[in-house]
Amino acid sequence: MAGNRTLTIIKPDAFNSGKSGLIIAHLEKAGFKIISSRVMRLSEPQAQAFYAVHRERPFFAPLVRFMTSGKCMPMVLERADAVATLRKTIGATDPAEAEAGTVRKLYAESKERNAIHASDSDENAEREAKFFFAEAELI
Ligand code: 3AN
Repeated sequence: MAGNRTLTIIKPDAFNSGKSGLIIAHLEKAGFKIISSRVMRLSEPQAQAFYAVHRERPFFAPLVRFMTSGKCMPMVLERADAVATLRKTIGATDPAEAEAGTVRKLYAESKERNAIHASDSDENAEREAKFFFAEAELI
């Protein structure tokens, strides 16, 4: 992905409460272009596989429960320095600690229900993009 793409997910809390339009507008204003997008409900095995790195953490089961609780919206986004810029744009994991004006400060309910996911490295961005989208959808 050469550093210019990342993967985001508008999570079930934000999607269900009708925040997806506001969040997409926020991301577009931050200079991101949507390369691919879909609306889907993750199955339990899909959510477990996506968050496999957190398998041993105490919050794993509630995280999987939350991520499968409703529809979500994965998207591949593009702009220069995509991974770092998106992480800055969405803010800290816990909205109470997120900077003013970030997506999580504006739209997240809690550390558990925190509105949006963003890949944390170029390597994970590529892996996560392929998790949700076929090769032809990533051109
Ligand atoms: P981020 O999404 O900010 O990269 P990660 O990758 O450390 O955070 O965690 C993945 C997801 O797991 C978070 N988005 C959040 O929903 C949940 N999570 C992370 N840490 C905690 C925690 N200490 N308690 C509850 N949920 C957590």
